[in-house]
Order: sequence, then structure tokens, then C-alpha cells
Amino acid sequence: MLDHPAPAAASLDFDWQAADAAHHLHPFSDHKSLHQGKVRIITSANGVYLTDDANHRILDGMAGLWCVAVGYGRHELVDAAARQMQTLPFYNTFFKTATRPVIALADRLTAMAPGDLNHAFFASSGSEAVDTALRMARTYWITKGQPAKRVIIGREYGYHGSTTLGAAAGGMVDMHRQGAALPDFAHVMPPYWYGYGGQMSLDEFGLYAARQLEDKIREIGAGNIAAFIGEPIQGAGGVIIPPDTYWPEINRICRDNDILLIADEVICGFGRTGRMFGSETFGITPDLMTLAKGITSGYIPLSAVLVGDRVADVLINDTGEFYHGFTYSGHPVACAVALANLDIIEREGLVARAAASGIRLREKLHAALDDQPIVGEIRGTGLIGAIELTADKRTRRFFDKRGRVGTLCRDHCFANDLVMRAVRDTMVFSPPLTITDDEIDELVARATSAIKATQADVQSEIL
Ligand code: PXG
Repeated sequence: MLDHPAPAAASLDFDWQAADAAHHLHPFSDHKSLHQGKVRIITSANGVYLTDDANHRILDGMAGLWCVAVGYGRHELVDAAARQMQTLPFYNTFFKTATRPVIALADRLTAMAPGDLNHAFFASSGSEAVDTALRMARTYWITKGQPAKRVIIGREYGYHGSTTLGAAAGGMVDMHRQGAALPDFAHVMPPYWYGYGGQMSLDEFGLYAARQLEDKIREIGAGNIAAFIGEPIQGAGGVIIPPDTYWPEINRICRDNDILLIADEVICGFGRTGRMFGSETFGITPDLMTLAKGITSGYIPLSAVLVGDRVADVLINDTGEFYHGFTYSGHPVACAVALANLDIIEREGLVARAAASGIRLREKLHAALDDQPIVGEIRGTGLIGAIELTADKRTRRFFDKRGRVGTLCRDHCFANDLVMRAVRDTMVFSPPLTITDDEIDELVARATSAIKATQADVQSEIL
């Protein structure tokens, strides 16, 4: 066993990597292969840059995990947390009590939200928000005397978190195989034109993919289905951006079949797509909306479910007690940080800035990478985007053994002090919304050298 270090002072001779390998189980990690290398220890961050314990300055093209919207090192958020901790570090919202930060945040979020999402329920993670939305959808139908309406339909490559309900709603088969395949969940194809569109135009494919939902509803029976859940853009599934025809058709299908529509905006919310919510970018009219990540820019855990009038009226007037909630539902410190974070987003015009920076980023990426043989597509909306690596640019053919080229490219990015994630062989990025033009140029330069190095590996058949 390793001695426990006193923080900073003993850190020089303490082997942090060894201690990590000995005692720390990481999320979504193959620990054996993790232990073959050394874990990278991030020690501080400012703006869009991370610093590691070897003093590398790394450009964070992922905004943490799609969450650090306002960038690192924002003292306003620290001050908001400290002030709230000094005044009231915790009180719950269960037994006829509330705190001012939670009320202020509910008021503000419901004013910002599109449509009639006039009520907010709080939790601490995106997964908990999804779990809550699914419980609300089923409770809605039970209250209305239609308990058979229980099935939740999600999409392949959808990601809705790691609680069992969220993982079952998501379309990640590896998660289903590890105990998260539940009855009363079904999945349809994602609107992934690059992968599945064949010779169809984008608009044709958008309708085609949406109508897979209609087919699935016919198969299961609308009388058995509670809700459809989808991310406006599927983030963790590889930044799958739907054609413009997709979401309006999904709205129609859900309405015609009396199925609730849940927009999972955990990644898309708070400006990521160039509008405040992805639902605005794509014309989605959700009954329920889940939010997390950008709500506090990741400075402290917080999530929310916004509830439309149709569901809220039933839950409030007819359900009686809704037996659901978390110790930290509406945590006052997290809500105070969220309010300060929204102040920054609004004051600095970060939503409009994300739209403009995204256009610039894609122009630069096209200029640098369009002629590279392994670059099949560059796509994005606002400051979320992807670069498809391909075995054949013309036919959009995937590499054999999917994921190996992507991993190689991700490692080249890391070696170039750039964080970009690989999803299969799709490189994905979502930098802080505060990224400057110079930093965009730097991101493009680093990504370009990583992709050229990957190209060279593929050509020399290092694989
Ligand atoms: N919904 C969506 C759309 C998400 O992207 C969750 C729910 C769950 O949120 P929590 O806070 O419980 O993690 C997410 C989370 C990745 C990656 O590697 C993506 C997420 C989380 C971790 C890793 O792309 N998204």
C-alpha cells in the first residue's frame, strides 16, 4: 500500500500514476490496457487550455466532456459557489422547503426554454435527468389510466447516460450487454446519413430515418408506447447531425401517435449548436427536455428536466405524490453556479459567438483537410462537429476493424497536445464556446498534423 501524501508538498515523490492504477476504477475504461500505459494527470486549466503534470499545455477541443461552455478559470463561478457555501451550503427541497437559488434557476430556465416547458425538476447528472424524464413519462400515462403505455423508444448510437434506465434507452449495445438491456425499450436507426444514407439525398434520408420510428410504432402498437427519446445531435454516438427534414417528421409522428417526445439536450443545451437549445436549431417541440453539462459549464454537477404543460398539469393535479427525487435535487451551491454561468453566457453573447465560430472553424477545416484521402466528411453545427475518417472517400466506405484508425488519430492528437475524441473512426470536437479565432487556427493546425500523421500510418499499413 502507498502512503497517503500530504497534498502539494509530498506530491513530488509520490507516484500518482501507480496509485491511480492501484486504487482507482475509471469510467468507460479497459483497466488492463489502461495500466499498460500511464494515466495522464491534469493539474490545472485556463481558458481553452489544460496543463498536465509534465507541464504540457493541451488545447481542449472537447470542453472537458462537452461541458465547459464558458472555458476554464472563470472566477465568477468560483465566487458564486463560495458565496453560496458561506451563506447556505446545503438544504434539501423535499419537505415543503426550497432555497432561493433553486427557485431563481427554475424561474430563469423556464423563461429561456422554448415552447411551454414551464416547470423544472433538478438532479445532479445527465443520467439522473434522463432517468427522471423516463419515470415522469411513464407516470404520466399511469396517471391517465393507460399503464400499458410503457415502452421507451430510443436510437442506435444514442447516449442517455449510465444509470440502468438511461443505458437501456441509449443505443450502445456494449452497455446493453453488461446488464442494461431492459424489457420495454426499443431502438430505431439514427439519422446518420454518412453511414446509412447510401444514394439518398440528405432530405430524403431524413424522412426515411424518421419513418423508421413510424414503422416501429406500428410493430409495437402506439397503445404500448410511452415516449420517444432523442438527442437533437447525437454527441457520444459520433456527432450525428440529422438532416433538416428529420425532426419535423419526428414531431409529427409522435403527435399523430400520442407519444411523448423527450429531447435529451445534455450536450446540445446552452449554446452548443449555435442556438440556446438544440430544439430551437432543429425545430423540435419536446414534452420534456433534459439538461446538464453546460448548465454549470461542468464546474459543479447539476442537471434539470424541463417539463411541458401537458405532462406538468397531470403530474401536479392528478398524480398525487411523485415518488422520485435525490438528496441533491436543486442543490443551492450548484444552482448558484448555474445562475452565474448563465450570466456569462448571456453577457458575452456566447450563443451567437458559437454560431459564428463554428462557421469559421469548418471553413478552416475544409481548407486544410478536404484534399486528404482519409477525410470523408467534415460536418458541424455551432461548436459541435466531426471529421469522418474513411477507407474510400468516394464511396464513404468504413475501415475494416472499425475504431483502430480513430484511436490512432486520437493518439496523434494527444501527442500534438490537442484533445479530440474518436468515436469509432469519427473524430469529434466541441471546444469551449469562448474559443478565440487564434485558438481555432491552432486547433485546426494541430488536428491537421494529427490527421496527416494518421494518413501516413494508413498508407504505410502500420495498422
Ligand atoms: N444524455 C446525453 C445526451 C449525454 O451526452 C448523458 C445523458 C449522461 O450525462 P451524465 O452527466 O450522467 O454523464 C450524456 C453524457 C463521451 C461522453 O465520451 C459523453 C457523455 C458522458 C461521458 C462521456 O462522449 N455524455
